[in-house]
Amino acid sequence: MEKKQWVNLGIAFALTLFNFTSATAATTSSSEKISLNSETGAPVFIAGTLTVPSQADPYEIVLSYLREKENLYSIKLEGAQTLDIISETTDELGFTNIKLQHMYNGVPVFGSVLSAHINQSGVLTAISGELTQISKLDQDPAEENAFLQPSSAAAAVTNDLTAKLKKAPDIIQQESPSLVVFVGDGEARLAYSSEVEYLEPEPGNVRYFIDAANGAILASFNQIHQADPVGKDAVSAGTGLLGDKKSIYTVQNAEGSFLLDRTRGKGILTYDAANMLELPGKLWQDADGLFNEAYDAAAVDAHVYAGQTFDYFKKIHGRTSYDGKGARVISTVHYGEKYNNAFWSGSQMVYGDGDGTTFSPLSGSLDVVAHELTHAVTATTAKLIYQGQSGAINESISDVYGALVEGYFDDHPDWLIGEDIYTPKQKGDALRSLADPTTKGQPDHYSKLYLGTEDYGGVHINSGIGNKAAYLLANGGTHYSVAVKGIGLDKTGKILYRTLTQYLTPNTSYRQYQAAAVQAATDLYGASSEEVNSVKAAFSAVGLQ
Ligand SMILES: [Ca+2]
Ligand SMILES: [Ca+2]
Ligand SMILES: [Ca+2]
Ligand SMILES: [Zn+2]
Repeated sequence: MEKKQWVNLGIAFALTLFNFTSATAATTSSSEKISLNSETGAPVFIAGTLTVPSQADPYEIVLSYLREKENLYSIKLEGAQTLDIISETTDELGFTNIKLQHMYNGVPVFGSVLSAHINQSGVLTAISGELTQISKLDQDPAEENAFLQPSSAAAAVTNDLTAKLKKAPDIIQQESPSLVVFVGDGEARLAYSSEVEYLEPEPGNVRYFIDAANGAILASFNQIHQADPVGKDAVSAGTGLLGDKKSIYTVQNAEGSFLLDRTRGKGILTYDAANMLELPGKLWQDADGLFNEAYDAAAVDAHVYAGQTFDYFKKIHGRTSYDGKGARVISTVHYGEKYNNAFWSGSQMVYGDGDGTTFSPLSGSLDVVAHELTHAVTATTAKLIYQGQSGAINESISDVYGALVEGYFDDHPDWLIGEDIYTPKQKGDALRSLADPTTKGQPDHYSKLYLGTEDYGGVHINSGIGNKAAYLLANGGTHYSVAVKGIGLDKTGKILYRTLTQYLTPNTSYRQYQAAAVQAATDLYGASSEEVNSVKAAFSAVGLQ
């Protein structure tokens, strides 16, 4: 439940492939939208304009709202129960995120956490999370003599594991037991919580809850599903969304073949959300090692195209994975039902299946995959704020590398984005065109900059200006009477890579982008070079000089 809400929150701020909120949908509603857990009746998500603008401390804003909602949350925020702040961060959109831990007599209630978002004006806009109901707790944590020592709780864990595994586990890490309030079968008990990780006789990662009074095991959760499969590296056969046969790097063991490519950085992994909204889902597993079913195709393409994008940045720019340090590249396909978008969540790529009319499964286009992964490069370098002009440059950089990566693996780059997945029943069109942004309603000149508030200030609209400049730089042409001599894909990629990774900053504007690109080209080719002249001409052609 908690996981699901986090996923939903993630989408609201994610870097999407295109803008899917209409102008009216973007209008802030002052009404409170309350989602309840259908089983417990407790609120799990409240969104809207929940408070009036305020200069008060964000923690105070949240607490005073929650005090008004004590009946709804069935909690009395006085005496035994409190909400303690465990983290406070501010994101790139200016939202403050506060996480609150539910405490009972000063002891954390396991898993009972609220996450609140407050916007730049000090307005509370969302609270997610469900508070665990505690009717009574008979034990007093102050009576230390009534409880086990933490070391006894740790021993109870190893004893239980040894009994279950019929062998003493080879423990590589055990968290020192800490006191929590654990609620099982409606009864609250003081318990020690401890996570233990072991490799033999088989890999495991289990969280234990041990009754603090008598050492009984109250619960244990195996969390091993996040661990990598053990097996040998293999090359398997797969079929992509366009029916194209391709080789994919996998790991094989007796249970089947897994979409884990250990040949690139710390690994490329592809997961199945099985049409639900949980991330990352389950690591893709195929019983016979032949990835040739229709359902497999979205995973095959996500896996192969993530690898190709990885290879492009490594071979052309010497960058190992998106962070330059070999970070794992994680993709999830079959996200949601008929979900018409793809996005970089901040830690992984996510692809919907599309509704079959507007989109087919979105991992089926190399330029779309490269677009998403380039957002991750931007997020670890320039950190361009996803709003207004910096957001448009962020989007444009992703489109440009979408086209360049495609061009690297295909001699005929089309300078279109998403042609392989957009409107599957209609041939020859695309989501965006870098060659002529106006065909998709985007500006192709700075004088036509969209100044409205829709789409985070037009990030998927004004990207047309940067896209046209990059297209002209690579291919040449005359635009609004300005002639540009093209310098090709490789040099365009090199100049913009240096611009992105060394000169752009979070709030870069289009004018700064032009100056940065000229500087990057000057570094690479010299101030009086043909390349610098072409950069100046390309930006000048879109109204930037
Ligand atoms: Ca199969
Ligand atoms: Ca394309
Ligand atoms: Ca189409
Ligand atoms: Zn994007």
